[in-house]
Amino acid sequence: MSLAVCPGSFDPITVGHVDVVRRARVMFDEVVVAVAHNPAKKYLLDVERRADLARDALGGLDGVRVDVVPGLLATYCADVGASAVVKGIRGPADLDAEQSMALMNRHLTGVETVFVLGDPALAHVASSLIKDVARYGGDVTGLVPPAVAAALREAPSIGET
Ligand code: COD
Repeated sequence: MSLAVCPGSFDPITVGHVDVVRRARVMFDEVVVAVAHNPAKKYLLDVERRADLARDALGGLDGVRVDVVPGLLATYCADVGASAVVKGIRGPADLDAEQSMALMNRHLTGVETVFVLGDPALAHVASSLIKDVARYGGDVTGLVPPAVAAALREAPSIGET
């Protein structure tokens, strides 16, 4: 039984993330979507809300579950017996940022990272841009799952995240 971990901030989960999870599920028997903490980011949604929205978006996918990872991703991967981390790449900027994380995770516990090229049609889909569009009342339909669009509308204030 092969298991992959798809980690991210998911603040909020987007159709780009969902596409990467689907691709990971084609390659692995089981996929855990790991809602983790990136200290470089200030979050709009707390971790449980991010996880709940991910569960709502991915609930229909067989072999996919969502978990919260409070600590090191590499340790989590070792604990659950993950074969690999799977990350999506939109372009050179993503690869630049992801390379050092992949090497660090391998250094820590030996876990490998598999990169999948995202759908070019979704290359502009980024959580940060979506929050920016929503902040100014723009339409995010089709960029995020419906429950996320509703959550963004209801968010009391969308700060600088
Ligand atoms: N198409 C394809 N891929 C996409 C798209 C899209 N439209 N949108 C996002 N992605 C990919 C990103 O490139 C990334 O690979 C992944 O989805 C998640 O993106 P985000 O923005 O939700 O999440 P990040 O980048 O903030 O996640 C960073 C982590 C939280 C995974 C990282 O900080 C981490 O591992 N934290 C845990 C603590 C730890 O272990 N730290 C040491 C790390 S070496």
